[in-house]
Amino acid sequence: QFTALSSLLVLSACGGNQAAGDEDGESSGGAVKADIGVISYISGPGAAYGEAITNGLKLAQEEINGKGEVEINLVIEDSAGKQDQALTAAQKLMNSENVTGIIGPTLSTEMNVVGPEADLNGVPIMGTSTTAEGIPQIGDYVFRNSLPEALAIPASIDKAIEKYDAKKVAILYGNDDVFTKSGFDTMKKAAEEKGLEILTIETFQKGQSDYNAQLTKIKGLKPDLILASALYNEGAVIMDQARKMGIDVPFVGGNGFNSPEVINIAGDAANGLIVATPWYGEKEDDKVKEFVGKYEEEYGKKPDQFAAQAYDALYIMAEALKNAGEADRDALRDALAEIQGFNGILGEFSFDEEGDVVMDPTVLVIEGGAFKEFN
Ligand code: VAL
Repeated sequence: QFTALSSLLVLSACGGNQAAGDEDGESSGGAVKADIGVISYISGPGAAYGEAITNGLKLAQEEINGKGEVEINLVIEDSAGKQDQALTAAQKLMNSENVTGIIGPTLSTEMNVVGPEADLNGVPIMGTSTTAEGIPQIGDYVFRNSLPEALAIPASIDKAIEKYDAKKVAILYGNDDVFTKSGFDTMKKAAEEKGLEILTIETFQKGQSDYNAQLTKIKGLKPDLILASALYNEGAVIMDQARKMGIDVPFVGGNGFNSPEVINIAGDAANGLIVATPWYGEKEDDKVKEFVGKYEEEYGKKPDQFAAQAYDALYIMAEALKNAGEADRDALRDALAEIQGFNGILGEFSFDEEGDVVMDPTVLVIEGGAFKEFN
């Protein structure tokens, strides 16, 4: 009954989904052609996420289209990291642009409103950076290839305990964002499970610039470790202010911290930040080296985790389109669900039965102003 409902909605919304004779989706011996919508955080305080993501997508698009089996046209929309703008973009992509699938949006907070809408309309959607708990569980059409906090944070905490013999922690998190809240839940649960004493739990809001109250309290309690769930713009300012106040203990950050922007903003204050990631650009792997080289040549900087996940995501989409054999939303959904053992620059990738990620993280630490493998 699900398919009937979704095609009804699509029909009433745009008068037919990829009708026969449509210039898209032909596969008669040639390439499968498809319009793929992209919703990305391209402007505003978190724009470095979207910049990396769209760079990674464009690089993959060039390579994929060059191979001739699949021809992808990317229709890119800016969400500015806002739920309402992300939803408007999704509606435009689904209804007037009539895309076969969507990549994005960038933030879990955005996916929380866009995912249910795409699912209802029967449009497959894949987050490349959405790491909060529960994203693929939104519905059958919702996927992600980003490493969830639930896998990343426990790995980081384990390493920090092992390395620093940490016993007491303070937690600091943004309480007005789906991802920062979810990251906090995961941190709290992991800390409890690992027998860490939680000295205090402090909160902040998006766009906050002064963390003196929270950090003063944390400093007085003398934690061995600070667990912080934040996007990079708030996260970097928190680290900067903490170091200025003389708090020099390591931080364990969630996925929001896994951007070179943290180092650009906080400078040396970012040293001692531990994050887990599926992407490490210094890996001795031919695919990784080729990607890093091409990316640097094209964009004049090294790719970060957001670029790498987006790059692999478009390859996963292309593989699914090829297997589907046509630019059809339901066929693409089914083909995505069947992706197993995909070999990308992030290593071997599979979706589990809920469309969530099966992958192993690497733990990194910022030392001397750069992300290094944390051994
Ligand atoms: N991973 C985060 C989220 O899910 C950000 C950093 C993109 O919202």
